[in-house]
Amino acid sequence: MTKALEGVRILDFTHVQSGPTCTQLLAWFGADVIKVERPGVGDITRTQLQDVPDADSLYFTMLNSNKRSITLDTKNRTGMEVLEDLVRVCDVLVENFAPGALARMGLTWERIQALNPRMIVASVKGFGPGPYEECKVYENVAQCAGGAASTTGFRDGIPLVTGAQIGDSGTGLHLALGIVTALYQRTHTGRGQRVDCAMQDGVLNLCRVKLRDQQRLTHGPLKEYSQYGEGVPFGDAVPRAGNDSGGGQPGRIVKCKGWETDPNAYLYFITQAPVWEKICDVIGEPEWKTHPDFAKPAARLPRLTQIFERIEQWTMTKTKFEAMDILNQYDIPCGPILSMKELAEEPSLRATGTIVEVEHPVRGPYLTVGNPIKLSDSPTEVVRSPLLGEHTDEVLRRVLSYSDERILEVAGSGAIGSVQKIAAE
Ligand code: CAO
Repeated sequence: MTKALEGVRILDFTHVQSGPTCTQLLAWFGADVIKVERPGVGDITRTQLQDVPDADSLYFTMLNSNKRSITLDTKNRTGMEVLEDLVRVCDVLVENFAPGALARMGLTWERIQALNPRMIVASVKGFGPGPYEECKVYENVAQCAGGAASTTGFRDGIPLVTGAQIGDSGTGLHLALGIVTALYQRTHTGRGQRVDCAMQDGVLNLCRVKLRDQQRLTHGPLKEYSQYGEGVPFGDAVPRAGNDSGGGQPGRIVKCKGWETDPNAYLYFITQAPVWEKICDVIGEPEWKTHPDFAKPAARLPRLTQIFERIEQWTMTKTKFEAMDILNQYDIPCGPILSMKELAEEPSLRATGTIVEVEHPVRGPYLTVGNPIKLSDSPTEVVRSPLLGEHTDEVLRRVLSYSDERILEVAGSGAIGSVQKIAAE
């Protein structure tokens, strides 16, 4: 079976998380992703948070599946020649270096265009043009600068970052969409183009509902926020809303049986208006169905704390899974707080390939998150991440059609470091 992006060749100049997330997705869809790494060093994440001595870290292996790795010193003259040859034969160059690094290497947009006018050049930077465009940016910086931190956490606490990597992986996702869109446009125009994603923009895009609330605030208090019911006045910026639901249907996290010892014995519970009567029956407050203080959504808003305390009295008598089973019988929206341990062990996620066990020649088996996007005609098979420089020889020979003589010349120049040859498994 062919893959959706078969025939697309990616020159992957990415490192750490945001760029690798993007190119891993493209590789899962069948693109040939050639990751260029510095000889002897490679992507810095290979050795970051290492859990098995001398083995590529999970940080690296979980973000670089299905890619080939070549080592190339782009600051070496011959290395640069090889890089330019790769630009000639690839469709997309993806990079997330600090601002200006690609141009300092000699790969300006003009130079790339001259080498290959069909080349799409996709970049992640921390910020777009503006006062911060020269800054280096990591995940939490983006979460803070993109509006996530100021709107996450509790009103009376400091801003919080979220565990979801919305700055890095989120921007990588945005970039992947930009790349396939540019590839599609190229089928009509024959031309490449630049695809730029700033992490601040990516985070702000994911915080869209908070900018919605910022504007609503000019017309009065945000009545679905708990602080409205608590009588706490709003300031001039969207406040942190704890676990309040971002939609018009109030929701909160409530304790379940075992919460005293299990940090994840909790359930998200949404008091969705169409199922309010069923909620009243389930929690044992049938009179709330008709009581003027509770019957209508607007009447409930100032009483949300009272309502959720009553709901919690009920959920504390059930485990999160028991509560989930009961509530779903009545179409009451809710979600158990699942730990990473529970997710790793969840059979249905293994069955769909969302959690995959991969074999690695150095570190042994490890778990990774597979492709969350399922294409019926292009199924994903997760292949372990490459060892540093594992495919250098193969790429020089088969992709660039270099002769033995040229390969010896390149090797002799020091541009590729010591090439590792690993028999294909
Ligand atoms: N051969 C030779 N040199 C290489 C090379 C290679 N194969 N690959 C990279 N380099 C060089 C670059 O040319 C650059 O050199 P100069 O600074 O002399 O031009 C140098 O390595 C360092 O690149 P960098 O500045 O990107 O790396 P850094 O560790 O200093 O910064 C980061 C890291 C992530 C802060 C920065 O790359 C960045 O801001 N990227 C954009 C935003 C981003 O993606 N952030 C998220 C990262 S995930 O949390």
